Amino acid sequence: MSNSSHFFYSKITICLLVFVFSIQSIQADNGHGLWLQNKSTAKVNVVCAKKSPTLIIAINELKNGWQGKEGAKVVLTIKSNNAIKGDGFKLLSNGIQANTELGILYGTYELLRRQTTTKDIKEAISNPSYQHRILNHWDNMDGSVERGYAGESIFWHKGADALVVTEKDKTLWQEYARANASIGINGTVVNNVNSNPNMLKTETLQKVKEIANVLRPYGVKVYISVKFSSPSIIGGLKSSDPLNPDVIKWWQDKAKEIYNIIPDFGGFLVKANSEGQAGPQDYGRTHADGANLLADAIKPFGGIVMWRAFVYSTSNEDRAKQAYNEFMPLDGKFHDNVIIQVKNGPIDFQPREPFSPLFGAMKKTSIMPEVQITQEYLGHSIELVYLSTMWEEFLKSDTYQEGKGSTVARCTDGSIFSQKHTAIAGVANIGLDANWTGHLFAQSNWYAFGRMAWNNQITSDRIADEWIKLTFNQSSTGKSILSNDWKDNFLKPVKQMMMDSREAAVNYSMPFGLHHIMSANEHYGPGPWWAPARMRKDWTPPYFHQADSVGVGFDRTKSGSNAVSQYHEPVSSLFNNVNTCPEIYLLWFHHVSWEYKMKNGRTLWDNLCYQYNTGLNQVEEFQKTWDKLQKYVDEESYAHVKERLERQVKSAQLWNDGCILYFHKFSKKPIPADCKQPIEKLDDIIANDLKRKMPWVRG
Ligand code: GCV
Repeated sequence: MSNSSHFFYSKITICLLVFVFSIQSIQADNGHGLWLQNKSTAKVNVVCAKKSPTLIIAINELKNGWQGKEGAKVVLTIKSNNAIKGDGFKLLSNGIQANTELGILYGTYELLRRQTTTKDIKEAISNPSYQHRILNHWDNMDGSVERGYAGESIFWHKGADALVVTEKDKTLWQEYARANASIGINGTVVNNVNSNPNMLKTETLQKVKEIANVLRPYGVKVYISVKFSSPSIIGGLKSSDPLNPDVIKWWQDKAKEIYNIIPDFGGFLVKANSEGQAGPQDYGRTHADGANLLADAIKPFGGIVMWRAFVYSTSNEDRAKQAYNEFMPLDGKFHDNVIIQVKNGPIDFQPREPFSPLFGAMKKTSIMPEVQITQEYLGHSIELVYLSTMWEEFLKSDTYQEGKGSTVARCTDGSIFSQKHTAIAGVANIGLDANWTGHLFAQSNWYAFGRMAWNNQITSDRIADEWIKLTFNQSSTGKSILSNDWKDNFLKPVKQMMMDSREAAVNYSMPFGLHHIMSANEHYGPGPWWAPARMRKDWTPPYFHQADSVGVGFDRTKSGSNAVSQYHEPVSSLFNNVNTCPEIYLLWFHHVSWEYKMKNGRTLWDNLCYQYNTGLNQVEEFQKTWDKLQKYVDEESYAHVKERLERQVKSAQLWNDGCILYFHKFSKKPIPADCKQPIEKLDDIIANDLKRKMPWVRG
């Protein structure tokens, strides 16, 4: 090669490198770096007696993200300490101590997080609230994601490539594992609860093994959702009856095969006899028979079964009561490696639900909460809704099951009941979008889930504070996050917007507990009118809102469906009495007259109108807030959030107009004069309802 051509190639190489680096910095701006963009500002000397893949990650994280004193020495010590539980850790003045390697890794992330966010690095022990902290992906094997608003699956490809694993996949899974480990998430269910039986085929398990191999050093175990009827569908058996010896053997063999392929496999998640999924009841058996069958098969290998309590049938029974009715009689009948996974509320991830009465009521069974990170009923990844405040409200709800202070958190984390396993699950909002979650601010919900799963007493305020500092600290504007200007004019308003955002969504989409009235069109926008003749009633909004000329709301009092009786006293009486029922749940539990005088002296009708308006006004305020923040964020993030807030205002306006005009047909009362009057006509809104293109659909 001549000198000149050598020079030419070097130039190309340099250009390529510049190109690659510039792509990386564009990526950082498009949100791919999540809350993990910290770059070290000083050298650190990390001392660790042992080496392992997990410890090497910890050491490298410290070296790459160190923000402390130049040349500091950090000692990583694995030494048993009774005060440290499971994969917990102790931050020391000169290092991290833990019982396990993962404890060291979690301590590493905590130390780095504190360096950026609080600078307050005291000696402290941090133990996880739950043993299993799990993301549930509703990802299908064809690459689509049920209720996913951030692109296709990060695990499964389309069509013939479904099981292919590329280097690009592995890089992405590694980034995913790192993000999870940084917030303490230690498990992932890689496929939809509406499961494909092919998940249990050997070739699919081989792919799951590849995923597990990448996630393992970060402490993230892999689980799969299984179809209960797999023995008959892919095993060639005549039945999937849980008491049939051939079926029992089939699951035992399958478990052996799985653990041969993936020795540290986490276990199964099961949706059975729910929304058309097969289950033990198809054979006259109970949920306990079904769950125990699978639990026994994986018990020798240390696996767990997460059996979902999200069940309801086409009976006349109030849908909100059905899970409790089916599961309470089975308390104590589940084997000890079964955990019943219960959605936070008794219906289905609505913007606000009272807690499910199963929490604290099933005293002899391990129970785990399931929350939804993906925003199915909260505006998809189009709307800025910080969900942490909703989960905090839920975890702090007092069930009174074992006296005052029996919060959902304490009823599920082993503080009150000696559960063999404790766990919490969140339905993931992650997809192939460059920024992972569709909306930049939806990253905060992934972050918040992990932080709350680790510490179920942490406040949403603190999580928001951390997330903002970690996410925006590498802003291309170069503004120091320590400056008063940044704190007063960026951190404060952004945090306020996040903290208010869930209540705003409740105001414009389900004021006073008026639930499940969303559009049938992908559950986005209003649809209180939707009731096709042959549709099962409990899938239609009128079943839930019960609006008539007298009033609105679902009567779940003792003289109604009596759902209140499923709660422990004094909660039961509190909800039952219209005068003591918290107004946030008023129409969840009561059918209330349009003229009913609420605590502020106004009628229910007037309050409803004002509440829809308030939600709309709040989102308009968010827009104004964001408009003032341009100088603090990179261009791409600024434009991205601005554009989504514009859509959110339109959505809030549609909720406002659609609901006020629709309920007006029943109340026949004037819309208060000082209320914003609807812009659109009800007939047009209804006519366009099912035609509206979903905002997250690309192209
Ligand atoms: C995965 C709701 C959702 C479904 C979901 C189901 C569940 O009904 O709309 O998409 O199915 O909950 O949690 O199983």
